Amino acid sequence: MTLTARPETAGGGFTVEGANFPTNRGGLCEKGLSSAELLAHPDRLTTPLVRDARNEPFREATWDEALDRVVTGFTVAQERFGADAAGLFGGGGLTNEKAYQAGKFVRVALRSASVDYNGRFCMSSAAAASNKAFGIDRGMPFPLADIARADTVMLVGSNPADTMPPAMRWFAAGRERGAQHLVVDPRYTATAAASDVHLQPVPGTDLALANGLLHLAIKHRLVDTTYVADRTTGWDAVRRAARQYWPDRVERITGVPVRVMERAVRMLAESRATMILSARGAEQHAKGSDTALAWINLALALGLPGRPYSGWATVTGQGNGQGGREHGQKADQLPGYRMLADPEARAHVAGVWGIDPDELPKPGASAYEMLDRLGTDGGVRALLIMASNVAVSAPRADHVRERLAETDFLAVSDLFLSETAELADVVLPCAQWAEEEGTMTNLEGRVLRRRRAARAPDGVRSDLSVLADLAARLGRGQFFSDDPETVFDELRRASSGGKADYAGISYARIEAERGVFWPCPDEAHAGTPRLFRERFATPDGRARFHVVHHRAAAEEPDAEYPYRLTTGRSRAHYQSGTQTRRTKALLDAEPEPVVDIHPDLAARLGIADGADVVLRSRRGTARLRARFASTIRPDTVFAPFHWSGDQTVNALTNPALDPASRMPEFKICAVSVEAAPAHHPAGEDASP
Ligand SMILES: Nc1nc2c(c(=O)[nH]1)N[C@H]1C(S)=C(S)[C@@H](COP(=O)(O)OP(=O)(O)OC[C@H]3O[C@@H](n4cnc5c(=O)[nH]c(N)nc54)[C@H](O)[C@@H]3O)O[C@H]1N2
Ligand SMILES: Nc1nc2c(c(=O)[nH]1)N[C@H]1C(S)=C(S)[C@@H](COP(=O)(O)OP(=O)(O)OC[C@H]3O[C@@H](n4cnc5c(=O)[nH]c(N)nc54)[C@H](O)[C@@H]3O)O[C@H]1N2
Ligand SMILES: [Mo]
Repeated sequence: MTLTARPETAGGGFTVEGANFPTNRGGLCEKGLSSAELLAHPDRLTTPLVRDARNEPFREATWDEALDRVVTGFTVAQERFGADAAGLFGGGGLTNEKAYQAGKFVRVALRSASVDYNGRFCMSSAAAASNKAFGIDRGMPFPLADIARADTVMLVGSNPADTMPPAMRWFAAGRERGAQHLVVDPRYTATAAASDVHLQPVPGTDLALANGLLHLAIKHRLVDTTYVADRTTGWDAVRRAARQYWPDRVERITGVPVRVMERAVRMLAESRATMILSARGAEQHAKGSDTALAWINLALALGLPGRPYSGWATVTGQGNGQGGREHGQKADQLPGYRMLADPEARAHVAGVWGIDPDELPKPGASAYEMLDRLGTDGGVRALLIMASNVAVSAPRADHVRERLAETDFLAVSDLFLSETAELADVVLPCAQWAEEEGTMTNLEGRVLRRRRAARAPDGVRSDLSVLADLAARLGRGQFFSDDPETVFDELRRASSGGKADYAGISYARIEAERGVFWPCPDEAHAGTPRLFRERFATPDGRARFHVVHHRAAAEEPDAEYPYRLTTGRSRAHYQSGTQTRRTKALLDAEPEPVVDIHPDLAARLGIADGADVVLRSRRGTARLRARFASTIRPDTVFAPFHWSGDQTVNALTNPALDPASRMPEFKICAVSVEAAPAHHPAGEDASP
C-alpha cells in the first residue's frame, strides 16, 4: 500500500491507498484503508509505563528505567530458576528482521530455550504437513495470481471473501473465465455463496472427507498413476488405508451427502488445472496437521502439485505470517527454516552469530505450553511479549490470564495498552508498520520491503532497537544491531543453504524487482515464484504420501455441552481487536460480537434473534448477542474471537494440541447455549 499525506483526513494527515502491485492489483480491504487512523490514534502509547506492584496503577517512566527493569526481571528469574526461566513470545506480524532478532535475542542474549510466537496458533499445522509431504513450507508454492488461471479451485476451511478481500479479484477473474469453485465450510459463507458447490461438513471431519474423496478417486480410476509413480513415495499404504473410507461411512461421519462427494471428486479430477487451498478452518484442530496431510494425499493422487496452475496450498494469515515462521522465533527452529536439533544447522548459525554451537539451547516449549506453565516449576518466570495479545487470542483465555498474573515479571511491547499489556509490570511503546523500515514475506513467499512512510510519535521505539538495547544491557550488545538492513544482511547469511534461503535477496533487489521469491540462494539467482516443477524439496526429490486416519475431536458434544462451537473471523475486525476495536468505521460496521445460531436451534432453546445468550464450555463462559443464520449447521454455532471482557470467545476454546504442530483446537469445542439472564445494575437484587 501507499501512504499519502492528505491533511483533511483523520489519521494524522495520512490516507492509505492500495498501490498497484501485482499481488493485490491496487486492492485493499477496509481494514487496510482505515489503518492510517491508527497511526495517530489518541490511545497510542508514547511513553514506557511501569509499576512496582500489579495492583498499582501504571506510571510513566523513561526508557532507561523501563529497560533496566526488564533486564532485572530477566536476570533475577534466571538466577533463581535457570536460563530457561526468561523468555519471549513473538508475533507473525513482526518484520523478518524483528522475528530474526527476537529468536537470536533469546538464544544469544538470554541463552534461553524459551521462545515461541502466535504463528503457532495460525500456520503451524499446515507448516508441519508441508514439511512432511514436500520437504518445505512455503504457504503458496505459486503466485497468488495463478488462482485466476486454475479451472477448479477447492477452498477447505477458508473464507477469503471476509478474511482476504483483496485476493477475491483473482477468484473472480477465474470464475469469469469459467472456472468452478468448491467450498468446504460448516457455514454457508460469503465465499461459499460465490462458489458452485458447497460441502457443509460437521466441524472437525475434513480428514474423513478428504479420505472419502480419495476413496472415490481410486474407485472411479481418477488417480494419476504416472505422476504417482514418477513423483511420489508411500502410495500403496495410503491406497490401502483409503479402503476404510467408503462413501456411506464418510457421509455418516461428515454429513456431506455421497452425491455431493461424487460430484466434487469429478470436478477436482476432470479439470485441466486444479487447486486445493486450505486455511484455518481445516487446520486449527488437534488433528490439524494430519488433516492437511489428507488433503495433500488427495492432491498428490490427482497429480496436482508442480503442475501449472495446480497444487495444494495454504492461505497464510498475518501480515508476515510466512516470514514470521522462517527466521527462528519458533521454539524448535533456527533462521532459514533450519532445525535447532540438527547439529549441522546449529554449527552453521552459531558460525554466523559468532558463538560456540554448544552455547545454543535445545528446543523449548510451544506457544500454548509456554503460557500454560508460566510461573510454575520448570516454566517461564519472566516473559517479554512482543506483538501478540494472548489474553484475548490464546485458547482457554481465562487460564492464560491467570498464568500471566502468576509470572514473576511480565513486559509487553505494543502500540496500545492491549488486554495483555494491562497485566504487565512494564509496557514498552513500539513503532508500527508505517513508521519503520523492514521486510515482510507475503503468502506467496515473495519478500517485500516495507518502507518507512510516517514519522513515529515521539517517545516510541522500534522493537529492533529495543532488543539490541536489552542485549547490550545484558552484556551481549556486540552480537546485535538496531539497523534493519544490517540485520537483514545477517539474516541472509544465517539462512544461506537453509530451506528458506534468502542469501541472494538484498534490499536493493527487492526494490528494483518489486519483491523476490525465496528460495534465492545467490545474487545471480532469479528467485523461485513456482516450486515443485521438477522436484520436491525432499532428499530424493519425491513428495511423500502419509497414512492418516479420522478421529473424533478432542471434545465432542455430550448431554451437558450439547453443541459444537467453532470460531473464526468477521470481516470488519482483525485478530484480538486491539487495532480494529479502536477504528471508528469498523466499530460502526460491527460494534459487538454476535454468535451465529440456526433458527431451528434457537427456536428449540427459546432464543430470539438479537437476544443475549450465554455460551458455556468446560473452561469458561462468554456472553454474546444471537444472530439467526440459516446458513450454519443446526448442530453448530459460530462466533468471532475479536472481543474481550465477558465477550472473550477464547474463554470457551479447548487447548487440546496437535501432537506434531502443537496447534490448539480453536475450531471445535463443546458448549451449552442458553438465553442470558437480563443484566441488572450493580448492587440490585437479581432474584424475583
Ligand atoms: N477480517 C479479518 N481478516 C483476517 C483476519 C482477521 O482477524 N479479520 N486474520 C488474518 C489471519 S491471522 C488469518 S490466520 C486468516 C484466517 O483466514 P480464514 O482461515 O479464512 O478464517 P477463519 O474465519 O479463521 O476460518 C475460515 C472458515 O473456517 C470455517 N470452519 C470452522 N470450523 C471448520 C471445520 O472444522 N472445517 C472446515 N472445513 N471449516 C471450518 C469457518 O466457518 C470459517 O468460515 O485471516 C486473516 N485475515
Ligand atoms: N478462538 C480463536 N482464537 C484464535 C484464532 C481463531 O481462529 N479462533 N486464530 C488464531 C490466529 S490464526 C492468530 S494469527 C492469533 C492472532 O492473535 P494475536 O496474536 O493476539 O494477534 P493480534 O491481535 O494481531 O495482536 C497483535 C498485537 O500486537 C500489536 N502490534 C502490532 N504491530 C506490532 C509491532 O510491530 N510490534 C509490537 N510489539 N506490537 C505490535 C497489536 O497492537 C496487538 O495488540 O489468534 C489466534 N486465536
Ligand atoms: Mo492467523
